[in-house]
Amino acid sequence: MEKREIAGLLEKVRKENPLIHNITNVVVTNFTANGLLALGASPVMAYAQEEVAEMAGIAGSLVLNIGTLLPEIVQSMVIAGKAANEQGVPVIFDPVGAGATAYRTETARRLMEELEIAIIRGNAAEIANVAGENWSIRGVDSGEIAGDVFKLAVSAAKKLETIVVVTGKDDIVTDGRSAFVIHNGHSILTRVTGTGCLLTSVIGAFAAVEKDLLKAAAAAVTTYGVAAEIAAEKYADRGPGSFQTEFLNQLYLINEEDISSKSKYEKQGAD
Ligand code: ATP
Ligand code: TZP
Ligand code: MG
Ligand code: MG
Repeated sequence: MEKREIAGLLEKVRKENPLIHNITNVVVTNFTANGLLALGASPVMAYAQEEVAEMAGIAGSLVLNIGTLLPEIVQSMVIAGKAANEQGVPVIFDPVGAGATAYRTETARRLMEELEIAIIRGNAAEIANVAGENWSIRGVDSGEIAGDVFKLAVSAAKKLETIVVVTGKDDIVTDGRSAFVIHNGHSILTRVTGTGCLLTSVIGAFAAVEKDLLKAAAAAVTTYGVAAEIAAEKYADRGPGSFQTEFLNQLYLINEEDISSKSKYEKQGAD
């Protein structure tokens, strides 16, 4: 993937302004909507079982996030996911906190089974737990990394038969056959809640405008990391509050020149 292709997909998001249907958690709802708007996509949050099939069916992508899951919302996710699958709308999944409690782990695995998930994004422990491995996680933060993240991403993609995005200091995006390793971002992202969740929705925005979903996911992760780096250069010293505001600004301002000068990634075979 050329750097100008990443910028081209960002331009497409801004031009097409895709509708992104999010069924997400109560912590990150506002940040996610503002981040998608800043980038150039059009967010909607809709949860009622009476309307989710209709909304998912007209969206450019559906993003499911189990951060503050409740049985009724999980049922809405299944209804929305099935409607999206029927209409060919890509479903992007963030298994927040999978592995922290049995309910989260079981729900994440159930959604993977009942729905065709196009892309799953999480920290290493979440992806490991969805894929049947038992990496430790406390709450929603991954903490210490317990193993080889590249191998984990590839084996999870093969096992779950989907595109896997594992984020952390480096990000891995793989379909189990080839992989992008992306080195952008900044550690201050871990001090602002919802930066993983917003990334999952940003992947949804890119997946809405590009059929090659491996490329879409890699472009989204790279764009996001570069925007964070620029914001951190200006405001990381001031702390997470100033960074968060500037990060929204940079999702709005980031351009081809920024991507060309700052993006750092390589493509590798996955074997
Ligand atoms: P966690 O709850 O474990 O923080 P998360 O779901 O919030 O997980 P992250 O893995 O933190 O998601 O990823 C969110 C963004 O932060 C990604 O763009 C990722 O590249 C970036 N990121 C996370 N940790 C670092 C780090 N140490 N250095 C640079 N970028 C990072
Ligand atoms: N608790 C439940 S969901 C959530 C918290 C703190 C937000 C997690 O956001 P992220 O993007 O995984 O940091
Ligand atoms: Mg986080
Ligand atoms: Mg998360």
